[in-house]
Amino acid sequence: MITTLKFTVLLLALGFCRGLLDNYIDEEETEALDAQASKFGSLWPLPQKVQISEVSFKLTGSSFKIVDAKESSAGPSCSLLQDAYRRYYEYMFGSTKKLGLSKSRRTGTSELTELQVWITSPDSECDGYPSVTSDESYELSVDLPFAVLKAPKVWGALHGLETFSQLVYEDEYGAKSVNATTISDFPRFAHRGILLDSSRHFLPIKVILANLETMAMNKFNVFHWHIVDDQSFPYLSRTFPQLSQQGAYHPYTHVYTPADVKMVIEFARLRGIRVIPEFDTPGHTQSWGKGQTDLLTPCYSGSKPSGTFGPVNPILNTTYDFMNQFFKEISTVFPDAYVHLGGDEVDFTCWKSNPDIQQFMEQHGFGQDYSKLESFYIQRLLDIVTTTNKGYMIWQEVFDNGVKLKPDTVVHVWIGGGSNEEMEKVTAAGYTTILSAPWYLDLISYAQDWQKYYKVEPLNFNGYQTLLSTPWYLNRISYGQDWHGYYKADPQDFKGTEEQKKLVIGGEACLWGEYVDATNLTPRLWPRASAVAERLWSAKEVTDISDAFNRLSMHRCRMVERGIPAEPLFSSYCPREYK
Ligand code: CP6
Repeated sequence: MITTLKFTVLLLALGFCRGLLDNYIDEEETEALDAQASKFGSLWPLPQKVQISEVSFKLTGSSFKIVDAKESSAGPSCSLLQDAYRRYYEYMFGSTKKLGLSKSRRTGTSELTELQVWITSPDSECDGYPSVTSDESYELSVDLPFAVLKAPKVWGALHGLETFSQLVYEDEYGAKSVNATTISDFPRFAHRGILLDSSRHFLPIKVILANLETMAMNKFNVFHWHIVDDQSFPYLSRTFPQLSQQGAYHPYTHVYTPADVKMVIEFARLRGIRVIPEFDTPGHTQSWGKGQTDLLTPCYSGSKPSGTFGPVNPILNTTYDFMNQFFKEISTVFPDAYVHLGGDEVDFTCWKSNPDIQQFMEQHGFGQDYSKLESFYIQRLLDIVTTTNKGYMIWQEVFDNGVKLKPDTVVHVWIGGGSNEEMEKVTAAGYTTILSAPWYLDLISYAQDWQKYYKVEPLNFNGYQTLLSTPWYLNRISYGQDWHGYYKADPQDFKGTEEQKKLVIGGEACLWGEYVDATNLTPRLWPRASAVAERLWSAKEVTDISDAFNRLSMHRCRMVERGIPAEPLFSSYCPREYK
C-alpha cells in the first residue's frame, strides 16, 4: 500500500518534471501518440500506391524462394541481385534454412512459395553505379501462384525487395504470413542522403557498412561522406600519403586505405547507394596543413607570423597545383558523377592578418571584401574539378557569395529552418538544390524530434515572410499608367514556381561527428533519420503523424530485429528486443 503510494507520488513527480522539461527545455511540441495498428502495417517509407487485401498467404523458409523471372534481363550472373535475394531471404527467415515445421494451425491458408523478380528494361544496370537520374521505381504484386516484383532497373528491384520483406509478418501462431498486395512505387525526390562525418571521430568501416545497410532499409540512396575536416585527415591518398600520415588521428589504425574506400563504394552500390565524398576547402582544413606545407595561410600577429594557420592559401600557384593533382586522384577513386567541395564557414581573421594576402587583395581590387577572395579561390577550384569531368555540390555560402557555378551544380542548403528562404533564392537563380537545414540530427533534445523532421515540407518555400520590393521599384518610370503593374503584382507569384520546385532534388540528414563515434552513432541516427527517409520518398500528402508513429514504431523494431541498435521513439517494447 505504502509502496503504491510512493510509486504514485513518484509518477506524479515525474509527470510534473516532464511538464517542466517540456515547457522549459524543449520548445518544440511533440505529440503523445497511441500505439495502434496502421492499415499499412509496418511499411516504411510508405509506398506511393498500396493496396493490401484481407487475404493472407503462409510463407515457410523451407519452400520460399526469390528467383529471377524467366523474362528478366538480369540473370544468375547479376550478383547484385543474387546477393540481395540472399540478404532478404535471411531477413525474412533467418540465416539457417529451417525445415518445414512451422505448421500453421489455420487450415485453408494457402502458401506462397515464390517471389519472381523481373527486370523489364533491356539494360538492367546490374554492373553500373546508381546516379541522380537512376530509375528507382518498381511494381509489386503479391498473389498466387507467385508474387512478382517488376522493375525497369536493378535499383527499383532492390527497393521492391525491401518492401516485400516489410510485408511479411508473423501471425498469432508465429507462422510467417503475407497478405495479397499490390504496390506501385517510386521516390518523390531523387537525392535522399545521409551525411556522416569521419573526421571529428574516426568511424570504423564496420560502422559505415552497418549504416549503409540501414540506409537501404529506409530507401536512402546517397552516402555523403564528410571524410576529412579540421580535426583529422583519415583519407589515405595515393598521391599525397603524407596527408593522412601526418593528419590522421593515427597513421595506420585511423585511416581509410584505398581498399577500405573500395569496399565502402561496392557495399553501397550493391544497395543502390551513391557515395559522394566531401573534401571541404578552403575552411575546415587544419588537418591538411600537417602533411602539406604551404597549403594553409600563415596567420600573423602584428608583423610576425604567429605560428598558426588559417584557411587554404588562395594566393599561391602551388595551392592550385596541389588541388589539381589531389582532385585528379579523387575523381578516379570515387565513381560518382559528383564530389562535394564544401566551401562553408570560412573564417577571414587569418587572411586579414597576413600582409601578403592584404597586398593580393589590393592588386585584385577586392578592397576589404574577403568573400571576394574566397570566391576567387572557389572559382579556380571549380574550374580544376570541372577538368576532371565531375559535377560538384557546394554548401550554400558559395552561392551566397555570388560565385559563378556550372548549371548542374547542386547547392546544399544548411542554414535556416524548414521552409526556407534560401531554397527560394537558389532555385530562382536556376540552380539545383538539396535541403539539410531542418535535418541536423547531431542536435538532440528531450522530445520526439522525429516528428519535427517528419513535418518538414521541402517544397514549402513560403514559410519565411519575405519583404517584397522587386515589382515596386517606382524609380523605373515609363510612359503609361504604370500604377496598373504595381497594382496587379501579386506577392504570391513570387513564391516558388513549379519550375523552381523541380530544381529541389531532395535532401540529406546530417549527423556531424563532434559528439558521435562508433559507440553511439547508430542509435543516434536511427530511427530519427527514418523520418527524413519517408519525407523524401513518399507522396507529399503522407503527413498523418499518428499513422506514421505506428508504422515507424514497427519499422524501428524491425531494424532492432535485424541487429541495428535503433533507439526507441517512446515508451514501448519490441516483440524481439535487441541482444
Ligand atoms: N562542420 C562542417 C560542421 C558544420 C558545418 N560544416 C556544422 C555547423 C553548424 C552545426 C552543425 C555542423 N560541424 N565542415 C556546416 C555545414 Cl549546428
